[in-house]
Amino acid sequence: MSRDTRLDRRTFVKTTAAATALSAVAGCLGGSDGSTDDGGDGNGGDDGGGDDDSSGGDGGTDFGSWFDNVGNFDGVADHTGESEVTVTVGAQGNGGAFAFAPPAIRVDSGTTVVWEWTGDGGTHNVVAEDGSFESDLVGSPGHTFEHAFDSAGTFKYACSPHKRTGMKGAVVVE
Ligand SMILES: [Cu+2]
Repeated sequence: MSRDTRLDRRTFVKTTAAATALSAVAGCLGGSDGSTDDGGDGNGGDDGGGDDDSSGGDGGTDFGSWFDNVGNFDGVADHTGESEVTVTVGAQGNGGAFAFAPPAIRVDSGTTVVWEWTGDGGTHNVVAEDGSFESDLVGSPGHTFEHAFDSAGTFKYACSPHKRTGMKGAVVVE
């Protein structure tokens, strides 16, 4: 009896959380993106997330569930006022060198973001969710890829081979 009750409650909580996350994503994307189904579930159960501060509001930027499985996400790093910002590709995180660092940055429009490969963690790439930029798949240290962000918006990107592992990032352009 009590066992069934526990099960029911757990199922209920999970379902509610998923529904909330889904509606947040839908509200954020406005239904423009039908190509990804990264609901954050079903990825092998390796959900090591030690810190749980991903829900803290930071300036009102709503990433939906994008950063839910990104182990090194710790809010948005403010890089406004800089004409060029570097993001490390293959930084430590997500169970290996499978992270962008910092994963989320805020920049002014007109800023060029330069991604620089450490050479660790195998081959990585930088692929925009909306298709606006995409690098080659590279494993060499020192390799760089850059993109100029000329219009305001939130641009999510990921490394294709490690997206499910949590190698994801975002550039918030003001
Ligand atoms: Cu990668």
